[in-house]
Parts: sequence; structure tokens; C-alpha cells
Amino acid sequence: MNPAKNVVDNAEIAALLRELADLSEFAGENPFKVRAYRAAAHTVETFARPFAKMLQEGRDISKIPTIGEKIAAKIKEAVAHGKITALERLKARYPQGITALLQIEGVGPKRAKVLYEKLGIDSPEALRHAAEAGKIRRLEGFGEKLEQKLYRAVTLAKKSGKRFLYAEAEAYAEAIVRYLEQSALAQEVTVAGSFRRRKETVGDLDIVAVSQDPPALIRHFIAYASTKEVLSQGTTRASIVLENDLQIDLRVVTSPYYDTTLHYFTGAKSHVLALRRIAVAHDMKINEYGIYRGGERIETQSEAEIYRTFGFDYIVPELREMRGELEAAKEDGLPHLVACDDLQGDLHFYSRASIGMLSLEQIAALAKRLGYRYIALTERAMAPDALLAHFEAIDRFNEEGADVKLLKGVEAEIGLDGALSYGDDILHRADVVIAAVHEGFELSKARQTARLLRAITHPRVHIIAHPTCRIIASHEGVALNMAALFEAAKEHRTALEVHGHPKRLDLNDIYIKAAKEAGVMLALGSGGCDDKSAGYLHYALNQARRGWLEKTDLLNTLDTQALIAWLKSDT
Ligand code: DGT
Ligand code: CA
Ligand code: CA
Repeated sequence: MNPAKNVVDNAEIAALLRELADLSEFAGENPFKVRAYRAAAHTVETFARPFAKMLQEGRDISKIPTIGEKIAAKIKEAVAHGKITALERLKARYPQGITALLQIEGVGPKRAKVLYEKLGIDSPEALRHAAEAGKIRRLEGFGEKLEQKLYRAVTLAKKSGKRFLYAEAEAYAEAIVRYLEQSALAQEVTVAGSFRRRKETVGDLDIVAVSQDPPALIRHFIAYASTKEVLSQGTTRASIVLENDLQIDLRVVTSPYYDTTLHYFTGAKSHVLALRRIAVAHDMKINEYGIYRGGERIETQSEAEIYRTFGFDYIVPELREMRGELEAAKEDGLPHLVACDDLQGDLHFYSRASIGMLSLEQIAALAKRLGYRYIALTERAMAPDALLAHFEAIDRFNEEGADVKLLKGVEAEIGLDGALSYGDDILHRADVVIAAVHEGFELSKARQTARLLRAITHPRVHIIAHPTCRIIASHEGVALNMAALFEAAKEHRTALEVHGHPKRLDLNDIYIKAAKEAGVMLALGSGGCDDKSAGYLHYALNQARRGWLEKTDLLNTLDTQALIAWLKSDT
């Protein structure tokens, strides 16, 4: 048994709180309480530090915004016992299958209540039977379309394959690459597929390796220690599933085919197929084994040469998604993507004065190690007096001439009506003002958009943090008119954030590209509070590159002086 398995992580606590919210709503409890549970679940799930660890260290988690005393007690219970009494009590009142019914996409507490009370549906199976019998369409407010949708959801829920967060897959990818390389049976080992394209989630890992002895490398591969199952094993390819259900496909080649094989397995499939069609139009052929004209193989030494063969500039993996990259590569129009070395600092971080873990000295040392010139301490939920005293401490720290500039920052809450949680007196004393939504996710599109527009147009707001509030695989984000937000953000010179938490990555790649095209400035933020989470900035950078961003599209690439000038001149 793995002892670490017993520790309840943030995702598990959040799942319990969400279940509590759903069942409470199903039971008809106070809507304010239900909303509070949802907001707390959101906070816990996206928090940069494990709650279990903070409790172990004796931190007062009730001070964290959206948590409070009552929910803090529930979180403590979850961490100590893996369950919440209030949730257990609610569960005991209803049939066992209700919880699973609530998880079905499109069901939700309100519909579940009708299904349960009118038709006695108390589980996903019961829902499927009722849909097959055509009983659901007759319920008031349901209809045939919804019945079909629910039927699809309930049959799909069984099969849907789990995808892994990029950050989750990263650790496994590094470990297996190390294992294969150490065997001395492989000359090159590259993780291709969606992982190489730095996609926010990956379905599986696709490894391309070069070896003079493919069968030996494959034998070594399937002997990997955390293998649960060997799905297939051939002379040049094999697939395994790890104990955590992550599938790894290995493809072994001897060197002449390497670049075309790597290209083929990097995808995306639509990009690879498009290049194939282009080859045919040139009376050529490309497949995983090479490029051919007539029967003759054209030698290429790199992916760059593959693209050059067809008259394209080199397209990096992050851009191979069929979002206009082939057209751009034809006419010198590819972006000069922002790179790690361009980043001068992090614009979303917390010190221990608020919800973080580190002192000013520790943060400056960390930032220096990371090669930053500045880091913004965008403190959250501090009382105005404490915040002003903290700003003075930061001023004193900066006056001592540290290598890294600490920016006085604050993260203001955006209220339901769009008003900020701090007055202008405070906001004027901050170098950087971030505004963020942390509750009230259920507002209508019109109200949610108006709410955010008010924050964007506020003269003191520099950055809107995680604008859509999505959480990958658990919350699709609030309803927003994005085009309206982009227009206002451009006009008022308010930057939109790309938040690096592995579950947020918000804005996502598609919105980033649209924001750039609309002339919006973007800002990368780790949302971090310790050494580990400071590293989340890299995930934001991955997303920024997938969103076609160049150095000039990002605030974080400005040097200290230019950044301060930008912040001062913001409207
Ligand atoms: P994923 O794993 O769902 O996150 O996404 P990918 O892009 O890694 O897709 P995957 O693992 O199915 O396949 C890896 C690459 O291999 C894919 O990007 C392109 C190539 N590939 C896989 N299956 C096919 C196929 O049937 N036809 C073609 N042309 N390419 C394929
Ligand atoms: Ca894959
Ligand atoms: Ca695959």
C-alpha cells in the first residue's frame, strides 16, 4: 500500500464539498448555503497549496476567502476522516444512487429532484430505463430533446475515458523517458502526441524512440515497474497502462525514419492529414516512414526540413492544431512565440502576509533563483490597515536594494454587481491591482458580462485574473460574452490573465488567440504561494504559446521600468 494514498488532496476535498452542495440543493436547503459550498469547492480545487499540508502546519484556513469557520470545520473533517458528517447525514436520507444521478451531465440538483419525486428515478440505471421507455419526455419542462440528451449522457458516462492534466502527465512522462534512456537501448526518446504539443490535458502518452534493437527496448518498456497491464506488444510498438490508468504507447524506429515518425506521432491528426493532402498536391507522399517523390525517398534530417520540403516555415508542436498555422507558415506569417527566457517576472503571487507561505526575503530569493526581475505580491483578503502596513514593509524591503523588485499588489474581489472589495484609497497605493471572481458563478450571461465589464473598465484595475473561472474537467466556466470583454479590455488597457494553475489555464489557448487578435494585452500569473506553485508560470507559458502569443503581447516580458510605466499609465 502506498501511504500517501491516505492523504486527502484538494481535488478530493473539493469533490466532497461539491457533493455536499448538490445534495443540499437537491434536499431544498438554503440557497446561500449551497452557493457557499460551491464557492469553497472552487477555492479548494484551485488553491496552489494542499489544504492537508496547511492544516498540518497549523494554518488558520478559515481566514481564506470563501472558506470561513463552518466550512473550515468540514474541510478538517474531510482531511482527518475522508468524509464530512453533514454530507453523510444527507446521503442517509436518500437512496444510494442519487449521488451518481447528480453527477450525470445535464441532470443537476433541480432536475434530479423532479425525476426523483415524479418518476422515482433514484440512480443512473433508473434514468436510463425511464429514458428508454420514453417516460422522461412527458415530464413538464423536459421534452423529447432533453430526454435524448440525458440518455446520451447516462450511456456515455460509463465509457468516457479519463484525460490527464498536462502537469499530472508531466511527472510520468519524465520518469518513463528517464527509464528508457537509462537502459542504453535507446539513442533518442521523445514524448510526442498531445503532450509534445503542450495541450492542457492528454489522453495518453505517445513515445517515439530510436533504437538499434527495437525488440530489446520493447521488452524493457513492458517491464516498467508501475505497469498494470500490457495492452499490446509487437516488434516495433507496444502499449502499456500504468497503475494510475495512464496509457503509454511506444513506437520504436531505427534512425532513418526518425523525423517523419516523430512528426506523424506528434499530430494533431488533422494537421498531419492536411500536410499529407498538400504532399499529394505536390505529387509527393508523406507518411510516418518518410517523404517520397515517385518511388524515391527524399532524405530529411529534421522536422524543419519536412516543412521546408513543402515550402513551409518550421511549425513548432504547440501550433500544430489546424488553427491557421499552415497558411501562416506559407507566407512568413507565423508568430515569433514568446519563450521562457523572455519572461521577466510573475504577476500573480501571494506572500505569507495573506494566503501564501513565504516571507518577503524568501520570495525575493525564490524569484532570483527563477531569473525574475520582479514579482507581484497580489495579496488576497487582507484588511485595509494590514494591507497598507504590508505595503510599507515591501517599500522598506525594496529600498534595501534587493536584486528583485517586489511589487505591491492586491487581488480585489469582484462583487456580484461588479464593484470591487477595496476602495480607491487602497487601490491607488498598490502598484498592481488584480480583480477576480471567486463566487457567484451561476449568474446569467448578461449579468456575468456586465459584472466583469465593470471591473475591466475600473480605472485602477490592471489585470483580470482567470477571467472565465473554468476548472478543467469539473467546471466549464461562467457564462460570458467574450467578444465584449475583449473590446473593453483593449479600450481600457486592462490585461487579461493566463492563470497557470494546472486545473485553471484560464484564459485557455483559443481565447488567448482571440484576445490577441482583438488587441488585448495578456499577463501570465502562477497564482502561486510557495516554491512548487511558483513553477505554475510554465504551464501558463505553454498555454500562451498555444495561443500564438509573442513577446509584445505579454506584460511579463517588459523590464521593471517599462512594466511600472505601463501600470502607472493604465486607465
Ligand atoms: P490525446 O492522446 O487524445 O491527448 O491526443 P493525441 O494528439 O496525442 O492523439 P493520439 O494519442 O490518438 O495519437 C497521437 C498522434 O498519432 C496523433 O496526434 C496523430 C497520430 N495518429 C494517431 N492515430 C492516427 C490515425 O489514425 N491517423 C493519422 N493520420 N494519425 C494518427
Ligand atoms: Ca496521445
Ligand atoms: Ca496514443
